Amino acid sequence: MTTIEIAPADALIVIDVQNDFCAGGALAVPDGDAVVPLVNRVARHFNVVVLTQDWHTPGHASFASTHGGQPFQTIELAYGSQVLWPDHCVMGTSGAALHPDLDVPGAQMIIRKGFHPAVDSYSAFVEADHATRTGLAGYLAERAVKRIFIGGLATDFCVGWTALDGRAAGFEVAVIEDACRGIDLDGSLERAWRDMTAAGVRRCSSQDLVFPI
Ligand code: VGL
Ligand code: ZN
Repeated sequence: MTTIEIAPADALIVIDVQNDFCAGGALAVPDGDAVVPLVNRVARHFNVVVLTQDWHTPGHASFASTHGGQPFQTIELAYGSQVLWPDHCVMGTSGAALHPDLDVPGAQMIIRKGFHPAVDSYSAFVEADHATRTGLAGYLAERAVKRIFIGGLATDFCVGWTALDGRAAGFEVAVIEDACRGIDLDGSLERAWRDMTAAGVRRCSSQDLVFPI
């Protein structure tokens, strides 16, 4: 078994553990709730903890209903192809709230993303236009973070894009596989792991993590 010793310059990024991505939600990820106890257990050992929330306007460009389309279709928008989703994580609604059992009182920062009406943002670093930055890389740099660990939802969308952009921003990146769940749309889960591996993202288990403090 590999072990990874967690150090003060490591950050945990908890992606989109929100009601709409969990059981009974508008875009429920299969077994999504299962990540909650794992995230709760590991989070208390990290010096830097960031949560994210998918946070869309009503009538957002990523919603099928906005285009009169069907959920899970792909269309072309100004910035490239976009999967259309059921309406989800509308800002301020209970669906956009963090899962009630998420117990991460030590989290220091919440990044909200996807709030521009015409642009989606799977990534916690850069919006889907590949240009607009959320500020997360600057925050982590100011906190002297070198390495990020990622858990949450969904492996093949917001976790995967965040991991790739974390690498592009110069961080070492590890995805805690058992602390994530995927949507798996037309092979997207396998593709996400292939892309992450190619970019040098480490794939680990929560069991690998060793906490000196
Ligand atoms: C997500 C689809 C649409 C995610 C967010 O959190 O992975 N997926 N919006
Ligand atoms: Zn979304």
